[in-house]
Amino acid sequence: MLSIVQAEDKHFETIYRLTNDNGLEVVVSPFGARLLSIHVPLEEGSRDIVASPADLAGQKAARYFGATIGPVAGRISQSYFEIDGEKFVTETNNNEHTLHSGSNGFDTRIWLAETYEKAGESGVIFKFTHEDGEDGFPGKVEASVTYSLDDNDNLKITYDATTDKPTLYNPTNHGYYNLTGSEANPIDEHFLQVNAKEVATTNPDVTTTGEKTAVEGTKFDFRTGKVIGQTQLDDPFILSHDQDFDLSLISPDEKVQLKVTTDAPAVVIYTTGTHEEGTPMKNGAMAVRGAIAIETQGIPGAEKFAAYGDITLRPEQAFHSETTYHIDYEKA
Ligand code: G6D
Repeated sequence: MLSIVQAEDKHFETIYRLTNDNGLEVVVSPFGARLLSIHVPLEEGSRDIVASPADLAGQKAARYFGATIGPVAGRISQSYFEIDGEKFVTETNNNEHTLHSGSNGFDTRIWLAETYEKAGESGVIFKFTHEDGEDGFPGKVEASVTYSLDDNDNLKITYDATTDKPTLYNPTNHGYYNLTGSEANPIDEHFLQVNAKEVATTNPDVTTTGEKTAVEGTKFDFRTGKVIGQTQLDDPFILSHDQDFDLSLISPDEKVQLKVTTDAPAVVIYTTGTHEEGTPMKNGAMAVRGAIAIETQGIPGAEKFAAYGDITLRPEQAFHSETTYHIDYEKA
């Protein structure tokens, strides 16, 4: 079932609520093609597991929360890339690099919305045209991001894009989660499993080096799952894709599990820190470690290092990627 409601903050923005037959509800916004909430219908009441500022003003003040990031997520080191021998320069907004496509990234744009409903599923298709040369990226890119919710408690985000010139395309959803339902609670007692044997090696400034590091014996070894504890993460996990899911996050009370399955090569996992501390959120001020961002995508740095794959999109190709978030929970 799909309902279209005026934004609670009485702004021009219209937001979209998708509700399935189990009462699971997903709320999305055209501002940044953004995931605002996942309301999980527990016996004790509804629990919103998405960490996000309370309103549009908050989402503008604190970027990225739940938003679509693009055309290129992550860092483009030294703010340049080359395609077929031609050099392109993008905005420097993080040390000497471009983070999340600069200050006018996809998360800052208003996307056009189309809704649909069919048996057992409803969804919203967000569309946006990134013009040739915008923010330093070549090609007129017709991008879409589709959020769909089905009656088996699967939220699927589907990314599609075409371009009229060779360009880079590596989008993600920058969703932050706290399965306790409040960003005021640290995520330390969440149980995380990531099916990845390697991470992309990073420099101190979080750009990648072109190398890969085995997780064996390191803080990155979440292959069998463990409590996050005080582990700080801001790293691309290179997914093995050898199990029926790629990542699992379980709430401390074990009433909610988020299982992520993607066709993307990697997932960047980012645990919040002092940078986000105190940010006004839906359920109270953000604690120091109040949320974990799960960002499925191509490996950051692929525009520089062939070992990380290829994020070039050419006119003769069509970009397509799907990430499914399955929510398991104690049914009322
Ligand atoms: C920091 O390095 C991290 C990024 O990965 C994250 O996306 C951002 O904060 C919100 O720059």
